[in-house]
Amino acid sequence: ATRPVTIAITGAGGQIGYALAFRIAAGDLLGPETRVRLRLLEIPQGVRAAEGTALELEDGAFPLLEAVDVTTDAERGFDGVEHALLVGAKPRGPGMTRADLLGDNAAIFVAQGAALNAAADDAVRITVVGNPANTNALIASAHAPDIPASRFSALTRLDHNRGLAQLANAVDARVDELDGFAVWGNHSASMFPDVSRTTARGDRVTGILGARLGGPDGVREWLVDTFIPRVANRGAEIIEARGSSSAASAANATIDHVRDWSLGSTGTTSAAVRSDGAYGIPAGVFASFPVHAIDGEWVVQEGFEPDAFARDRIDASAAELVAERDAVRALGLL
Ligand code: NAX
Repeated sequence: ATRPVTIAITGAGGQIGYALAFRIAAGDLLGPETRVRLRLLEIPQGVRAAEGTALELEDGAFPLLEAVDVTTDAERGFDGVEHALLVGAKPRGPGMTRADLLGDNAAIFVAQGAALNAAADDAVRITVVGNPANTNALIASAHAPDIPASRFSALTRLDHNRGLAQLANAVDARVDELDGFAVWGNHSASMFPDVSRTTARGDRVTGILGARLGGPDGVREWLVDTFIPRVANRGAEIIEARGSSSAASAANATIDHVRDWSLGSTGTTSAAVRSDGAYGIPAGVFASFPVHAIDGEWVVQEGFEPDAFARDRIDASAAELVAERDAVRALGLL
């Protein structure tokens, strides 16, 4: 057997952490050959829940699970980790503004960036799930000067998977028959799910949809009135149905993201990575792009040609990311 890999989950006492830990213990992240050690990082209010999760993990008798440690100490939690899944964040409470939320979370990710810088393995890959995920990744990366910014990415795979599933339904295909779909921008209602390059069994979905919906105008109407809002509002739809926010699907998307990052992706997917200015998205912010993963690196896919419709939406989402960055800067945290 290969050597074990140490993985930290922050917010491990929360609902996404609960779903995530069992998938990882079962081998869904790094495959059936790789033993794992889990570090469950929490704040004092969440530590009992994380301890409960650790007890249940033990009761899973997972052959691949070598160790589970629960801690409130970030440097201990991140010591020697090759993957850090930053899920823990402060949710928006009653009366809190978006700026309050940004400030409280910025403080968390300043501290966690520094702790990762001090303690993580040289090969660490850091996936930010906790919201505002893109800007939290920017903050953590800025406070981890010894870790290349390319080792940080934020989760937009849930938006991606939501879009993929809706699109597969719309063209009567299986999700694995689609390629070239991507989500751009911020993980927020402004994200832009882009079907312009998507194919189903090799045929452009815009063509398939156009044949059913009366040509390009019909497709545009469906995108604006049905598809984009359905993806953007899916989180609210889940809360309405389930009585709490998406958890297992968020954990599943996190698994997909990290597994692809580590082991390579098949075809195009979406992840928020530090922009180098590609596609006109201001350099430095963490934005979702069409990507694939090769040799443990996210590579922004070339060859997309956003039209005016796409451009407006990508620019609007990028502007939101710039505004979040500027707000954090104004707090002196960047
Ligand atoms: P929960 O409130 O169930 O769990 C969050 C946990 O994080 C709590 O147990 C809390 O004690 C802990 N925590 C808070 N601050 C911490 C810190 N500094 N260090 C360690 N732990 C800390 O939320 P859950 O539903 O699990 O969602 C977690 C985060 O994921 C939220 O910010 C949520 O908005 C975000 N999401 C992001 C998604 C994405 O696609 N990027 C999708 C799903 C989800 O909404």
